[in-house]
Amino acid sequence: MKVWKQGLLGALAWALALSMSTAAQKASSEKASPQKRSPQAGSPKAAVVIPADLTGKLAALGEARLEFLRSGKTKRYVHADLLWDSFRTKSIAEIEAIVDAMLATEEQEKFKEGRDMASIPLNTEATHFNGWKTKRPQELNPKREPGPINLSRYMEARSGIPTFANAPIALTPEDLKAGKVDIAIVGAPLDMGSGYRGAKGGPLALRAVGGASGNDMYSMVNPSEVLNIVDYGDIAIDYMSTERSMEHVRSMVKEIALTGAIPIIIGGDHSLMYSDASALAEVHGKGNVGVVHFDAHYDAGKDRAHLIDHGQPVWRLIHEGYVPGKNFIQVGLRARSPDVETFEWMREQGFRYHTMVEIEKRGWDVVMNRAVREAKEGPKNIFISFDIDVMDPAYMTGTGTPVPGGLTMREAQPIVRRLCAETHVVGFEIVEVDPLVDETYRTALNSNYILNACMTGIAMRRLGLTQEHYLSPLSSEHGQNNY
Ligand SMILES: [Mn+2]
Repeated sequence: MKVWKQGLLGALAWALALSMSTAAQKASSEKASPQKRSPQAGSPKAAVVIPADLTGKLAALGEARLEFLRSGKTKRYVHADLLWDSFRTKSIAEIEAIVDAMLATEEQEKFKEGRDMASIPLNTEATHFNGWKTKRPQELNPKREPGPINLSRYMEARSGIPTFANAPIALTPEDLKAGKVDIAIVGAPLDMGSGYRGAKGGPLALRAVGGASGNDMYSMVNPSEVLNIVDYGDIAIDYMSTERSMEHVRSMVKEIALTGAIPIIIGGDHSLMYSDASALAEVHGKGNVGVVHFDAHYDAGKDRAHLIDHGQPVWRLIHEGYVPGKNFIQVGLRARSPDVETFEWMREQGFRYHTMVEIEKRGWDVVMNRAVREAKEGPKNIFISFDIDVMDPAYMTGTGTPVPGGLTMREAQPIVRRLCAETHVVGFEIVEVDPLVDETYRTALNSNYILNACMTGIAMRRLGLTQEHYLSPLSSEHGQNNY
């Protein structure tokens, strides 16, 4: 393909001007005779059909250009109908220049050996190349018996050093084993996977506000009284690289799971789902972990220059064989993607997706029951990935990619509690809490209530309260008369 620089820029500017002027023309002509857009126009990736009145004129472009026109890729530049309109008035030489400008742009966007970096080089001579993840030698610390350490100075007040759910801390797998720990909550302050930084403050925000501990009125179960819960500190993150952080997060989540404790990971952005779910798949066997994924977004993006970010963990887990598509149950999707082709791909993969569209159609209770029933059908081990942007921004303002029209707390708490009580949950994560855009403490507070709903469910399961949608007879009914 020949690229002539001036011609390229000129033709692109021209195509743009043309699309704007024809758009204006179209808008004014639409009043007189409303013209319907071709049905394929709505789908950015779908192929298009060259209108019959243009096929003769455009034949002179040659097969390569025609194939490009039919591919539908032109829709990135100009709406298909507007392009055809403009072609009706242009000479074949002008049309050729427009198509070639688009083709040249497509080429420029691709990787080119010699021009582009295939990977990001690191300074391998740096003295502390692995400093960010190298553990401090235990020999430097005073000798102590392994086991959880309580940081509270006083008996009743929230005091000492803030921890997740006011829990004691643990630093090593030996602490987890000696303390017979059931749940280890760990921070993962990663935010390079999101275009909107700030999620690295999530763990500190959840430690700083209440709501993650105490009695759950719906079940009358206090998880802290039933389970041994600890704060396992934060996992080291390379703040300049999501890619480098992934493997270390995976090894730390495995470290927790291998002691028999349930890891609960507080992010951090949603890239973490890749590390967290793959760690559990390595512990329980590839294909043996089902993921219940709460999110406004489908997160199975692919074909991006970076191999992992917060929009691609689902794809990576499928692509690398950790979690097949049929083991994904998604709840709350409503963002502008997936498009038609991607929804079709998700069906082929066996996804059980439950969008807000389904909720609008059938109501929350029906969809909740359906999703919980699907999670019970297997696989036996369930990992819950809770992206807080599944919630309506009214409840979770503090997140990088909010989408209106989401779940309420009264919808989210019961499904999380039920999944943790009615299925065998082996891991849980809360991601995308960004305190920099949490203008009140409500996002952190609500996130802690989601965390507590999960721990309550796990405690209910321990107590045998696993019947479908168990609610306490005491707290749900005053009992003064027959009702
Ligand atoms: Mn997400």
